Amino acid sequence: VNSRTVTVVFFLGGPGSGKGTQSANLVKNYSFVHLSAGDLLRAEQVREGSSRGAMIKEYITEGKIVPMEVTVNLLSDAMAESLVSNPPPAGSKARFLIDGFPRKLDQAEFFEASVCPSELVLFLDCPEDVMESRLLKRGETSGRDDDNAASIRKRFRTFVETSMPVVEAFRKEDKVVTVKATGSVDEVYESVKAGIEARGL
Ligand code: UP5
Ligand code: MG
Repeated sequence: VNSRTVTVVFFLGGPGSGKGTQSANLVKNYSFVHLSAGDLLRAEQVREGSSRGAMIKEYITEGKIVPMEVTVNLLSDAMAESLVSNPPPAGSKARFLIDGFPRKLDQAEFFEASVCPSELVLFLDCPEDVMESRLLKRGETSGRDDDNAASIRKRFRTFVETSMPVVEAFRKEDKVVTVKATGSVDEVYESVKAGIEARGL
């Protein structure tokens, strides 16, 4: 995996800002392979015989960030697997939309040095009250360990203290496209499309 054969877009935004929802649209229309770090961690958590399962569950419920070796390994394995099972047409690059990662400065540096630098960072900007009501509603049916009021509060705190600095660092590199995430799913998607097309993706 390297930037000659792969284009990486990081998709960031607070808990419940709509990363997963918008990713589904982007996969359909822009031939991205969607990799959600959270989904990969949840799959690893329940994988049979995974000794890391209990550890991952604890981090997720507490809204803390899982040690980056675990997450970067899951992501780079998933990228390598996708390149084998679903190779891009000759002469074109595979496009990965990496959702919910990196959430901490050292993860961003480690991934870009050891796997692949990112081309662009899409950032969904959403106020906490909107995210909170979306997550509490989803929590009625999602079964996610972290869709409850106590975990949501912790996730918000981690996002502000630890993950926003990642967005700010990428902003200094002029890599960030910020999209207001409060409208309807379709309205947000129109802004997402405009944002990435303005960057020639
Ligand atoms: N919804 C979405 N868009 C809407 C809209 N425009 N209008 C109205 N409703 C809208 O959406 C959330 C809910 O809102 C859904 O019900 C949706 O229908 C509705 P979703 O698209 O799921 O938002 P998303 O941003 O993906 O929210 P998610 O809860 O997945 O965000 P998180 O960032 O909190 O979760 P993630 O899975 O990425 O991470 C979970 C945990 O894993 C982290 O807290 C952390 O503990 C761990 N983790 C790491 O340690 N390291 C990593 O690198 C990644 C994760
Ligand atoms: Mg998600």
